[in-house]
Amino acid sequence: MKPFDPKSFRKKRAAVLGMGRSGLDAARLLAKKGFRVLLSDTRPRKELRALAKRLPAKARWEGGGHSDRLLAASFAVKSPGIPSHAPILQRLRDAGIPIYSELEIALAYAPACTTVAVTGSNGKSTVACMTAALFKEDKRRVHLLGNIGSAVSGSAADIRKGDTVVLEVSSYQLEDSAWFKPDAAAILNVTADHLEHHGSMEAYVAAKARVFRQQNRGQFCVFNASDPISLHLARDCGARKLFFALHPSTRVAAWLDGGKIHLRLPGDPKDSVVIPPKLPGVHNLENAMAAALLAASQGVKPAVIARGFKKFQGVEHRIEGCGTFRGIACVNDSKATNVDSTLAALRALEDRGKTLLLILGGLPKGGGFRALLGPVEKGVKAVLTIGSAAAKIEEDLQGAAHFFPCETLESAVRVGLQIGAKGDTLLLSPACASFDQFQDFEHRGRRFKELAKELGRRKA
Ligand code: UMA
Ligand code: ADP
Repeated sequence: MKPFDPKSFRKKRAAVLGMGRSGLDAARLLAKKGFRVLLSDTRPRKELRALAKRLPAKARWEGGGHSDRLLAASFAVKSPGIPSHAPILQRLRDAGIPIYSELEIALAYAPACTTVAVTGSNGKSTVACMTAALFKEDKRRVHLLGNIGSAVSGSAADIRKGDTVVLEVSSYQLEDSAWFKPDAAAILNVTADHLEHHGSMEAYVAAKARVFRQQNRGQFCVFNASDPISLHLARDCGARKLFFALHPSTRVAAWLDGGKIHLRLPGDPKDSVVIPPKLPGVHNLENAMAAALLAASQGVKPAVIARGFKKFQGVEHRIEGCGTFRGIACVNDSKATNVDSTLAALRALEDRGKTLLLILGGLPKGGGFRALLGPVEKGVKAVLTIGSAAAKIEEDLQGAAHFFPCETLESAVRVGLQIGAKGDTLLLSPACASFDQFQDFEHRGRRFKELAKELGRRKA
C-alpha cells in the first residue's frame, strides 16, 4: 500500500466509514475535492438523517450497516472508533481497496506546514494545548486539532503554508496511520488503556509507536525517560530523540532542578532555564517539559517558552479548581477516565493531607482499581461511588476509606458537601469512562461544577 495521493485514483470514488465527526468532515473535504463520496454507518438510518442534512448534496450515505456498495470505491477512509476487526475492513482489503485514516487523508490536502503530534495514555490534551500556546506566543498561526475534538479534515482548507498544526493523536487514529510523519512527536507515557479496542497491550503499544515510524533524522521525537514503555520505544525510533526526566542526567534534553525546567537543546551551546506553568502535580511538570521540547525542536526560543508558560492557565476538567462551598474546595478532574490519571490527581493533591472526599466510578474500563489502594488509604477520607463500577471499586478498595454508595453524581455531591468539614476537598476524579450516565467526560465535568455551585449555596 502507498501513502494517500489524491491524484493517483482513476475513479474518483471514496468510501467513508463512520458518520461521526471524522467521517462527516472527511466526506465534506473529499466531496469538495471532486470525489463521489459514499458514507456508511452502522447506526439506523433514522438516527443519521439529521446528520446527513449537513452533507453536500452530491454525497450519498447509508445507515444500518456497511454494505457491498462500498466495494465500488477507489479507497476508504476509516473513522478512528471503528474497531480494526470490523468485518467491512476485511471485505475492503480482500477487494484490494486501500484504507486510510481520516488524519492521513486530511494532511495530504494541507499545504507545507509544520506538524507536531502528541500521544500518550495521559496528558495528551494538556500537552497539545500547552504546545499550541507556546507556538502562539511565538506569533505563529496555529491550528490545534485531532483527538482533542476537531477532525483535521474540517480545517484542512484553512491551513496555510507555514502554519503550525498541533495534533493530539490517539492510539485509535495511529493504528490506521501507516504514513503519518510529523515534524515533531511526543510519547508522554504508556500505561494500559483502551485494551477493549486494541485487543492487547502489544497492539496498543504498536499503535502508539506509529507516531514516529515514518520519521527520520530530519524530525524529532520526544520521549519520557521516566516511563518504562516510552523509554523502551525510543530504541526503535529513527528520528532525533529528545528525552525528558524528573532528574538530571547526561542523556536528557529537559529535566527538573529546584522546581525549574532545564533545557539542553541540540545545537545550543548553553543550557536554558524556564519556570513551568503554575499547575498542580508533578505530572504537569512532565507535561511542561514535553511541550517545551516540542516547541524548542521547531525553533521556539526559551524566553518565548517562559512567557507562554507564565500565561498558561491549565485545561478545563483536568484538576480544575471550581470554587469553595461551605468551606469545601471543589475540584473537577472529570477527564480522569482511567486509574493512572486518578493516581496523578491524588499525588498532585497529597499536600492537602487526609482531607479528600473522592468521587469515583462510572463505566469501568477493565483492569480494576487496586492500584488506588495505597494512595486512597493515605489521602482519602471518604470514597463516594457512582455508576456501574461502584461494586468493583468497593471490592478492590475495601478497608482503605469510608464508602458512601451514591449511584448518581448529584447524590455524590450532596453527600460530599454534607459529610465534609471546613478545609476538605471534594474531588471528582472518577477513574472511569462517563458513558453510563453522561454524553462524555465534558458533560460529566460541567454537571459536577453546576451541582457544586447549586447544592453548595443551599443551607446545609
Ligand atoms: N461506527 C460505524 N461502524 C462501526 C463502529 C462505529 O459506522 O463498526 C460509527 C458510529 O455509529 C458513529 C461513528 O462511527 O456514528 C463514530 O466514529 P468515531 O467513534 O470514530 O467518532 P468521531 O465522532 O469520528 O470522533 C473521533 C474520535 N473518537 C474516537 O476515537 C472514539 C474523537 O475522539 C475525536 O475528537 C474526533 O474523531 C475528531 O478527531 C474522542 C475520543 O473519545 C474525544 N477519543 C478516544 C479517547 O480520547 O479516549 C480515543
Ligand atoms: P488525555 O488527552 O491523554 O486524556 P489530559 O491532558 O486530558 O490527557 O488529562 C487526562 C487526565 O490525566 C486528567 O485527569 C489529568 O489530570 C491527568 N493527567 C494529565 N497529564 C498527565 C500525565 N502526564 N500523567 C498522568 N496523568 C496525567
